[in-house]
Amino acid sequence: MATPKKPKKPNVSADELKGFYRDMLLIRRFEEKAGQLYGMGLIGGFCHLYIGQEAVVVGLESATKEGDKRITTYRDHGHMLACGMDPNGVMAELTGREGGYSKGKGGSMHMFSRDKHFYGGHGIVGANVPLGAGLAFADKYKGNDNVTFTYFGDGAANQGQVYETFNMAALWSLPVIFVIENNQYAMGTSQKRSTSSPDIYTRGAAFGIPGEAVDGMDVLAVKEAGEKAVAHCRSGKGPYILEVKTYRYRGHSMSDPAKYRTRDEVQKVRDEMDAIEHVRELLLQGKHATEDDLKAIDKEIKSIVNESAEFAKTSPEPEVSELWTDIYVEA
Ligand SMILES: Cc1ncc(C[n+]2csc(CCOP(=O)(O)OP(=O)(O)O)c2C)c(N)n1
Ligand SMILES: [Mg+2]
Repeated sequence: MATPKKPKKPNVSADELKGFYRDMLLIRRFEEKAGQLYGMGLIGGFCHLYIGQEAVVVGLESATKEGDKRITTYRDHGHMLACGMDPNGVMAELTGREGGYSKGKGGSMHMFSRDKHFYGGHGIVGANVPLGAGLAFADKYKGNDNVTFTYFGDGAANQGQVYETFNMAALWSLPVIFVIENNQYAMGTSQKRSTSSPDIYTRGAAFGIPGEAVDGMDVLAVKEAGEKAVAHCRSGKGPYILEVKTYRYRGHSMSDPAKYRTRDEVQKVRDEMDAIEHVRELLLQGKHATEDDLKAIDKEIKSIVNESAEFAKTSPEPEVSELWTDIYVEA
């Protein structure tokens, strides 16, 4: 994993740093709880956890403004929480209940929020990338300065439609930030075994799209790169690529036998590079927070997550008649 030097001093206020800690912790604890509910048989179907990658979405969300859009893959719960969607609605969707964002009919990979400009949740690898460019096209057409964050993985970066999209996005100068969440694996296949170049962002050069690699275990580095990318897109200069080097701690999905990497490899990243621990250290060392302050945040997060699980267990299952609703949107 490429790890540019971590900034020694935070380039944000103490409150923002605490906010990052809180937001990343919310995602981690939420995902741990989702893993538990899955184990208890309360969540069915696919479920892909985001644990380890929290700094990517939290750092980038800090560079957004109202009106900006986001679209991602099936590894999507972190993106929903980071853009302000309600944990109760997300967890209840995972358990297939009426109180879920898709009224329990979408599940983990199919949730949306118009209110938060979150456009899913997509199960087909690579297919959300042209959709992201389409969202950016709409904003350009309307003449506003919104930017669309289009997230996809290192594996998806080898799909043909990604390059068709790069071409159009560059040709039409679309305000889209392509965020490659390079967590080093596509299911059980390591990047080394599947991808011709060690850095993926350089592929944008063929289309004249600038980009850079970012340390995705450092939320401050992600924020800084995000701001640069946003400034580029908002000023009408067209697309930008951020390849964020990160790592997923859990299996690809809940049914991953994890035979393609050693436990030591995962443990080493957890011990030496964890993004939440990094911010925790910055907060304590810089005396921006005390152990008690952090305990209070932990407690608050625990109660939000427990409440979401309770809601997700007690919300009723959708009525059978719901099978026939929400199929078409009334225009
Ligand atoms: C078109 C298509 N091919 C194959 C799959 C099966 N599949 C699901 S996830 C995945 C790996 C994608 O890896 P990556 O893009 O690195 O994302 P990550 O899971 O690491 O977040 C594959 C091959 C799929 N869903 N869609
Ligand atoms: Mg991957």
